[in-house]
Amino acid sequence: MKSSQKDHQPEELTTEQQVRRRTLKAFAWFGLAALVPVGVWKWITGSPKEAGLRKPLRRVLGANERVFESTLRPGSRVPTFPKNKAARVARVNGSDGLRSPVELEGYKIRVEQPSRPPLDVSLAELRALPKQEIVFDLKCIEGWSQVQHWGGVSFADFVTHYGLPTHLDYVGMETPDQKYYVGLDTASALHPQTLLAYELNGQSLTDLRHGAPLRLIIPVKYGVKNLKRIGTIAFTNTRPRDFWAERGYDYFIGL
Ligand SMILES: Nc1nc2c(c(=O)[nH]1)N[C@H]1C(S)=C(S)[C@@H](COP(=O)(O)O)O[C@H]1N2
Ligand SMILES: [Mo]
Repeated sequence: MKSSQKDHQPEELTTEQQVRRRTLKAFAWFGLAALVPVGVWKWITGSPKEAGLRKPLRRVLGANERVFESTLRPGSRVPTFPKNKAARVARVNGSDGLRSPVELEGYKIRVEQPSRPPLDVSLAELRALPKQEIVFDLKCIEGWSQVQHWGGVSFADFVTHYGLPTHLDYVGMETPDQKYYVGLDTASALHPQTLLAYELNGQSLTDLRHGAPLRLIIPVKYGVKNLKRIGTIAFTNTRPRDFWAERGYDYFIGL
């Protein structure tokens, strides 16, 4: 009886022993805590890819995008410059979707929208619409910018003329060979400074490297969205694929 009573008595530890126990405990917690970031890392790297990014990272980027999507205030314009400020020779950058052969004679773009047959529009028809010119600073995500002078039909005028839908969320554009493609929020596409451009520096756009015969000029976006050599334009409610978003860049990539 006496001995069992003794068994239940709390053991007496020396101060030294207590310190050692607490140190061990602290190390055990430290070790466990260190496993958390390892687990998070494995969770991220093991998760499926979504538009070129691991899903959790794409979700964070998506949340950021939603903040910036709405920064385009109605009535806002990017700065413009007098024509003599434009580069005499525009810089060339990017040739994705431009390496396939192209027939400039009788060039037409294809316009697609839900539950309507596709529409083929010739350059002559686009040239017959009112011409707009813009001198603006084209900004490339690679870290350079250049003041350039472009002319063409405003995308909003084109949409009005052909009665194309403005209530859908997106406009997707692709090169004829479908090797370069961009997705645009409709508000940015309809921005008054967005052009379907067929002139560079007051001359007919003939340089294939700049997107002849027709390219997009969308000054509210970085260079990547200014698709050269437009083949198709599609109005849609599902987010169009985007060449650089698939490679991890921001989908909206506005200024
Ligand atoms: N088809 C196509 N369009 C494109 C690209 C491309 O690689 N292919 N590059 C983009 C990029 S990154 C920039 S900065 C601009 C450059 O246009 P520029 O060569 O006429 O100056 O075109 C954009 N449009
Ligand atoms: Mo660019």
